[in-house]
Amino acid sequence: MKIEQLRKALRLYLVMGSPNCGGADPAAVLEAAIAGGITMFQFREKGAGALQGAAKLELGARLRRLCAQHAIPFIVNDDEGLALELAADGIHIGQEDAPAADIRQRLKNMIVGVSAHDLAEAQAALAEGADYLGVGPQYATRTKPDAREVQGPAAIQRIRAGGIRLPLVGIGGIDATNASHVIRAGADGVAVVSAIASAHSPREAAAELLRNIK
Ligand code: TZP
Ligand code: MG
Repeated sequence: MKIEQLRKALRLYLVMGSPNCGGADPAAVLEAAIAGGITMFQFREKGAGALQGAAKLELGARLRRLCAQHAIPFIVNDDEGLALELAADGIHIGQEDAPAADIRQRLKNMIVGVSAHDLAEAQAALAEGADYLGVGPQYATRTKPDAREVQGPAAIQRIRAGGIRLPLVGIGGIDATNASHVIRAGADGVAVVSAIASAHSPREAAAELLRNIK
């Protein structure tokens, strides 16, 4: 995927797994979110009650198929083996995961996303071959208990001011009320979990987010 295409795909990036869907069928949530206009998807099966093994693979395969049907890039969080098994379009890794350079080397044709919290981490990710950055948490979040300190959109401004032009999304506590601040700080898009996955209507939540970042 070309860099400008990736920038566009990152516009409204849904990140979720079954623990984020409040008991609803994740495939139904994803389908509704796609109807509402999400532009990229990350399968992140983490937290209390997360599926493992065959069940995780089976859910991943369902979500992967849905994305393929709708031409939505499908990214897997962390799990290199699963990304390969599902023929994912990419993988997203954090600072605590395998080094980005190794992943880049092994998964040559995949999109590699890296979580970065400051300019130094963004520069390192760029040097290691990352295709895009996730920067957060922008705002307080209950979705990731081990998230670092809230950064605010200023963290994105600092990364951009430091000369990093990589495609970049903000993540953490983003919803329709604050998404525009993240974009104005220099992000190409927003990554959200609960604002869509836990919404009464994931379709309407996605559409409303999109209206606020256009
Ligand atoms: N990484 C940093 S914050 C976060 C992740 C995965 C969770 C974001 O979830 P929400 O519900 O959009 O705040
Ligand atoms: Mg991780």
